[in-house]
Amino acid sequence: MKPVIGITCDYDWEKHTFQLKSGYVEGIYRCGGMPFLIPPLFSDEASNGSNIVTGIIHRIHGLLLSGGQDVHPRYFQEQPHISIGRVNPFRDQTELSLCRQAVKIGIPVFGICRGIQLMNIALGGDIYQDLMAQAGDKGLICHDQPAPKWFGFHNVHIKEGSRLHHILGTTKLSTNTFHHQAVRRPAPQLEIAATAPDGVIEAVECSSHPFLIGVQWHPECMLEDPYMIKLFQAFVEAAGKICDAGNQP
Ligand SMILES: [Mn+2]
Repeated sequence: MKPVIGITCDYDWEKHTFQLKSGYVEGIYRCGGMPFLIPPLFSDEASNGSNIVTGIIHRIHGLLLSGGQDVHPRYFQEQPHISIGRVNPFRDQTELSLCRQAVKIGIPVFGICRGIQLMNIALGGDIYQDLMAQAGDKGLICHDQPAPKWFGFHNVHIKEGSRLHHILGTTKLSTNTFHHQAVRRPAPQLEIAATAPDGVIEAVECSSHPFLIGVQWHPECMLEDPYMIKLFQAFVEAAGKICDAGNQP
């Protein structure tokens, strides 16, 4: 049986549509997973929403937190910075709950772009609400590439001996980059796994979890890159172990 991979979606509250870039589905599908789209739910953790989230969590073998808009800073006890982007309340609530529950019961979680930020906030860390405004004095390189989305624009250094290093087999990786936010203080259970040349955190992971990795770049736009597809392969493989073990119905 193929492992079921829940992929979170965006919600356009003006057009009343759910949306997801197809690369996420394509990456999971190519690596032998069964993609299952999870929309934002219209309620908060305290009400019926968390029951639905629990129901979803018990039907998936892996959780992919996709890219998208900014997480509301209230979830790390800050007020909105003047340079914050669009915020999606229902998406925040749904994903924070999904992430916390998945981590708690040991389901593989892979976070991409917004996903690494969401994961870090869900587990007690925080982020720069805007890199330029809050870290502009730190010699930043360009993190919003004026180039095609599939193009590796800046390098990242992968930490030697990390899970990410083990998966990729390299310490130097060329990544695409479109983010104005980034992890600032990693959550207690997350370790830094990759950084950009300017020190911006580009990947985090947890060594005591079956698979808990977040990356700041967009591997779903670089599926033809042999390194990027390895990330999807490793994630689906980890979900496959949960599936085979029958830990989930
Ligand atoms: Mn970057």
